[in-house]
Amino acid sequence: MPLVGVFETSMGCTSERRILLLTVRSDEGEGYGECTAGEDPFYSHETTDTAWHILSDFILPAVLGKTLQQPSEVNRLLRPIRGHEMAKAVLETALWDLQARARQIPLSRLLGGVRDEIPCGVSIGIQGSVDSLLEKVRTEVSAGYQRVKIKIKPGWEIEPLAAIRTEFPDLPLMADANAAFTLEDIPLFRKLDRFNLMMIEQPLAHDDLVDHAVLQNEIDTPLCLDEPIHGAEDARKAVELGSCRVINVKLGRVGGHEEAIRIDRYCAGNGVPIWCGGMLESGVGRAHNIAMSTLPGFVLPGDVSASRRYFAEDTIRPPVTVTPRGTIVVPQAPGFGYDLDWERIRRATFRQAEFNRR
Ligand code: OSB
Ligand code: MG
Repeated sequence: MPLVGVFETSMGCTSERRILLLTVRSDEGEGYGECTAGEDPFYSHETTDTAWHILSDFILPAVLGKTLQQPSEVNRLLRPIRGHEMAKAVLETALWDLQARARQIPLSRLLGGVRDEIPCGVSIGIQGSVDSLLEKVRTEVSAGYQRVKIKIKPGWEIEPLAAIRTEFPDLPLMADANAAFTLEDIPLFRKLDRFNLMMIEQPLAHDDLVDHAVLQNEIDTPLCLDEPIHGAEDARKAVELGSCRVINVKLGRVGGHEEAIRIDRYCAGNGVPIWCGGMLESGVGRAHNIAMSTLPGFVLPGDVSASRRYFAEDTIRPPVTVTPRGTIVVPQAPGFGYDLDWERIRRATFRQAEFNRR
């Protein structure tokens, strides 16, 4: 699916998405999941194609024909498979959707959500010039979004942040580096303290907790971790080490809703605010993100925004829209609450497989 514009980060550019969707069928009905892995192993080692491989050769054979009372029971069957959280999350989230649809209740309620409206922010990619960045920020602020995150990389940090701060002194603002810096950049991060950012996301290595704790000690701005948090145990270790004061939770990266609920519980109990990250998902993944964002600890605006910021035609109907207050109203229809646009999905499909119990 083509994106409406190029999305540039310190990891590179994305202009097209190749997305794996899963339909699960049981005696009780259907549920749907979306794999959040990227096309290339740049954000994570997982890709659309490694997820296809792990799902078809390991995950689906382990669960086909099994009886599950609860979606979370699938995690026991998947435990022997190390890593590959995004591949596991496709199935796990689809099973939650299936159960919510079967019980005729919203997925948000089945998960234990407490909000009927979620606060929304935007993630703005690296731009060709400060002027075009400012233009993008103006558009999103006028649309009502409650906070702006910009992507940064070495050479694209102080100037864009200073320009935004001059025009928008009070805007809730943050920056995401996707692991593009090292501890040698401590002087730079000290300078960023003056911009009064809500947080700086993932400045250092994708798998690091230790150096982030060193950096957090040297600056006032809270750090937020994204890439290294694959579950509640990672969240606990990061918080205990002082590696961050905020956590970005992504459903795919943590392996699904059950693990997101565990992180929510740990962070709420330890005073650590969390928010829902995004992976340029189409509507199916976006709808799961909305449901997760209703959990009690998700108090900060997430990277869950309107479908039209990414896709001219989404995989769900209606597309996700954002209110002038910068919120998404949580759908109350069964499951994740949107219909799949099968005609749109069929047009984008170039590979399809069906797996049945033996
Ligand atoms: O680091 O949060 C990230 C997109 C792809 C990979 C990593 C990230 C992102 C985003 C986009 O920031 C968030 C969105 O989907 O709007
Ligand atoms: Mg990030």
